[in-house]
Amino acid sequence: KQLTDKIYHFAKFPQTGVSLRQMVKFGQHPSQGVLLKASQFVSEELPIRLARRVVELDNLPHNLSQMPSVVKVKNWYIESFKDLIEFPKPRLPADLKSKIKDASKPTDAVQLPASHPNPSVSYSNTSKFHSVPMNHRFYTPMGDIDLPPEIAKYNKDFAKCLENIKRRHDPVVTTLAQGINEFKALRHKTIIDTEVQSFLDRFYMSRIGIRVLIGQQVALQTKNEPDYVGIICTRTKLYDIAMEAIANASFICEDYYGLFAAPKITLHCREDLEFMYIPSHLHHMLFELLKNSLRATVELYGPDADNYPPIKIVVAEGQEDITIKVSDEGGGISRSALPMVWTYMYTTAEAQPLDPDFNQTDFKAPMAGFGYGLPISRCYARYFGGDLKLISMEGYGTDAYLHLCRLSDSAEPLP
Ligand code: W6P
Repeated sequence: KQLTDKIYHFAKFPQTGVSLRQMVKFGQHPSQGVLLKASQFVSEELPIRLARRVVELDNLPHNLSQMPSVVKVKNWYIESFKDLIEFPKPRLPADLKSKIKDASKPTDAVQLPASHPNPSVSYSNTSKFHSVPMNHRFYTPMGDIDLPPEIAKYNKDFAKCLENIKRRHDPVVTTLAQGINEFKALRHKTIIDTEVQSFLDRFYMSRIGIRVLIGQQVALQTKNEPDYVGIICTRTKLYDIAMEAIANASFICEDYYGLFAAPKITLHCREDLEFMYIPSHLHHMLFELLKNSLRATVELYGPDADNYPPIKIVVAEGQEDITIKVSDEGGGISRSALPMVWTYMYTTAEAQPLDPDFNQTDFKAPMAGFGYGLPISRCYARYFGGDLKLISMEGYGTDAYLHLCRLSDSAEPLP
């Protein structure tokens, strides 16, 4: 129908990526004028990104597009697309339009960590993705011109619309995971499906980007904490986030295995190390790595062991990267099994609701979700130009290397 045509039309436009630095520069002084510009950017960008995902969901291999869970997810994307394109635009009086245009001069009043000394070196692209430079048109603050109250109302209502969209998409990961599980159960085993794999990598990466744009636009209007620009913390304290991830992962581990104390985790990190990042992303990745290391350690030595070899976190500060190494002595993974940890289709996770042996009454929050923790954590790392790698010594233990880009200049990798 007509909506489908519209979606396929929007899907032809290129996506526009933003970098952490651009978002911070733009959102530092969120006057109603700045918020209006940001709302306008998001209202043009999101329909393009959503439409591209709908088209991809329509074109999955092996009849995956017809799976009920996939259709369900696709309909959420269609609904959100519709919400956005039908959202009423603010009516700007003609004299105001010219005022906004006049005020749209680039400003460089903001203090930010220095860019990379050699601007010709670009770290923004991993080989798989290309990114489009941010269009300056959207990112020129307009200072404090007087705006009619309708503008403030538009910004507020638009943020409400975005919040609603974000909430609608909360269950996307678990719903697609169910779909993949059903699909796995249907077909004959052991064909590594690179097509499904790369689709999910792209899809979850795109989802992170969409949720960052929404989260940022909402937070610019609701959150007002020192050192924060929207959801971005310009002085993220790695030590504090790591301590929090350690406490949370240890608690989950003790609860899950019924331990008095989880294996010890040591943290070797300068306490005042700070950099620009989204703290929730950092916590998510560290929490996931720690759960994996704890699980390997407890399962190797058993839940009744007197003590466990500690898990060690080492943080290195380079010019380009901050690298976090998480080392365990949990026995490691064989070289042949290692690639599997990145796949969505071949998870070795706990009993799932579809397993015949699965006992609903015994359900415990699994130590590692649907087994999607690692591939999704790698998407988070790559989203701002970092990466996540594993090196394992079978028979001894595993080292995870989480590389985070210090420069914050890298634009989103857009599938
Ligand atoms: C393991 C398997 C694994 C995955 C990710 C991080 C740490 C570990 N340790 O044995």
